[in-house]
Amino acid sequence: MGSETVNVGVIGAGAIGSVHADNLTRRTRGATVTAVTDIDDEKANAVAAACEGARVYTDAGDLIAAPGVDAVLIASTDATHADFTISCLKAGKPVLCEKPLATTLADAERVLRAELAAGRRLAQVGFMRQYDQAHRDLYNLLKTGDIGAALKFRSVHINPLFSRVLTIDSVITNSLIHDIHSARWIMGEEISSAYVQWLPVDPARPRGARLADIQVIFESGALGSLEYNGDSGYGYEVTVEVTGETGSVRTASHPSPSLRQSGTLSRAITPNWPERFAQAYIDEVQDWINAIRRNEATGPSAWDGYMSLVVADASIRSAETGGPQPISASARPSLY
Ligand code: ISE
Repeated sequence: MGSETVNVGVIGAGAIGSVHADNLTRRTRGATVTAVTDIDDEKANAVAAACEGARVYTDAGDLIAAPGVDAVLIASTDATHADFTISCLKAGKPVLCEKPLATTLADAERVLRAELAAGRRLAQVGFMRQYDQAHRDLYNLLKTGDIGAALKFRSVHINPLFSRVLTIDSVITNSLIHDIHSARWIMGEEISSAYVQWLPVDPARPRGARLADIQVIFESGALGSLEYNGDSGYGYEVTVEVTGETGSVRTASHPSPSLRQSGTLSRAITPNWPERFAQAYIDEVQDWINAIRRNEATGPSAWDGYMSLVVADASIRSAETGGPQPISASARPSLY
């Protein structure tokens, strides 16, 4: 690609797609959004209008094939991610696919096979917590060895109520997929078993999940607890804590000032993920564009996307059976 500007096509003009398009247009050096598509024409036109010179495509395949598109950002509905990513790989175009890479393990395997067939890394997966400063500080402190070997990983992922109640399967593949990736990335090892316990939102909606916990065991024997709340009632929080042999490390809370007044100590809590991870999304696409301009691939890979689905698949089976599920990780291909 070299040092010229990267022309990006955005598939999906919803909440996260519009964040990425805005970041690529206003906060990213070396990139411009030249194409936008969405099944909702109104959303596509609105995002394109905010990205000067961007053209609206009615078909994602045409956007991917367009000569004026050098790279593609996929922010469409989760079930479309695998096929759109495969189309980009076949077209030889770098692609940043929002998490999850796929909604089933079989689809994730298809993507992995397509990239291995391409013979080079072209895909990055949108696990943006890897670009969050609080997570990076924890990761770097853990790597110093100051607390010895990591014995337990704990993540707490707290959402305000979405517009729609997620089923337990979607909680795992859409939300807890972040925490699965964080666990693998921060602990630096694979997960060998998963055990899910969860609570429905109400008995009348048996698959709608309000609370869910994935208890995992890592290949080293270290423990893990990935905890999710889909209706906090107060805001959005994500924390990680790792317990080691001689201490523990925890992500810093979001840098909002604390207020002492009338006998009370309080601080603001971010309302939702766009605010909590605003800088991480900016750094994620800047890193992606920088790598493209160096003709390299960086960040979370299709292998990370695949392995997160391996754990998610076992977790869904655990949620169905009510018992722990063993996980046998396949060998990491040399491409990764
Ligand atoms: C959403 O898609 C995100 O990516 C957020 O980061 C996550 O907290 C939320 O649970 C997901 O639904």
